[in-house]
Amino acid sequence: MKKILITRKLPDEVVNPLKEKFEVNMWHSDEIGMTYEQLKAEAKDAHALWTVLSDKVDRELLESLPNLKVISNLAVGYNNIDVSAAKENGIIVTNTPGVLTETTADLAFSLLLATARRVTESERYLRAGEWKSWSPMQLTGMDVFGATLGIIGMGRIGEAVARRAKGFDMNVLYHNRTRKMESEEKYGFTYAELDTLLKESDFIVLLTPLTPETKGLIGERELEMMKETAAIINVARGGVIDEQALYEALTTNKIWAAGLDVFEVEPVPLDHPLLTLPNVTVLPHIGSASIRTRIAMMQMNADAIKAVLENKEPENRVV
Ligand code: 8YV
Repeated sequence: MKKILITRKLPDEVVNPLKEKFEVNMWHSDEIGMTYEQLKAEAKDAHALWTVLSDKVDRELLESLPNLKVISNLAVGYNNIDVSAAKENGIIVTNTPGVLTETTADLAFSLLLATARRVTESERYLRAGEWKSWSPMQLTGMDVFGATLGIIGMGRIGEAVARRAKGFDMNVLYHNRTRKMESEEKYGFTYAELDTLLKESDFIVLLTPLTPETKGLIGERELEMMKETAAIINVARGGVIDEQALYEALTTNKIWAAGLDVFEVEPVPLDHPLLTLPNVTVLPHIGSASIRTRIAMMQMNADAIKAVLENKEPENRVV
């Protein structure tokens, strides 16, 4: 029987059908994930690996797994996997695009609204018993309606965010490697060079994958170009922003606020300087975390693993 290693605890409804045909070894805990060493040891004779973003799948690991045919990652991103090493070793890699687009766009927009209107800060204020009287400028934020939104990385999720922004009467600029002419016409988005977008936007949403080109894309120079009243929202990958530069920009009032669903190191350490700032709204990487979406993502992984182990072509192959 071919062997599948699942590195996180997943619902029975998606895993049980696989058990009819394959030997499934699933991690047991919801509280703690598998370490790299545990992954390496458990994966030794696996034919398939079902991974998540926090699993580092590097060359060393891949080259220690002689049976491995497929890695299916529970995410649209796959920056945790050394895809060149996978390719060289004839290992297929699949991901979960499409099904998470709208859910992740909802979360991006929630974070934008929460950051603009200081939602989590206001809740903390109320719960801490600080709401003693009403004062006119207390907890005032920034208007979202009518503001200019700049989207960096106009893929599927970027477009879904931009469509939502239109419902808020926002003016939408975007920057992307390639122009999206059809969508520009259909939805009225405007292409802008990066620097123009940085200078003109009131809210900037980051939606680029993490690649060597986008690592540290938003650093001191870029933050300096933003409006003092602007907020930056990151739902992409922590590494796209230089966190140290972001901290400096927020503490010296170069920009007004940040909303972060992602961090360079996840889970973010509690003593991270950005967590000390009231004008930073933080979430624990929940972009795609709706029940329906997560199940749909898992179903895609299960289908891809089954296809490869039955010598068929899987869908959503990235390598
Ligand atoms: C992850 C994400 O799926 O898909 C991605 O690339 O960042 C999220 O949707 C989620 O964080 C689980 O790893």
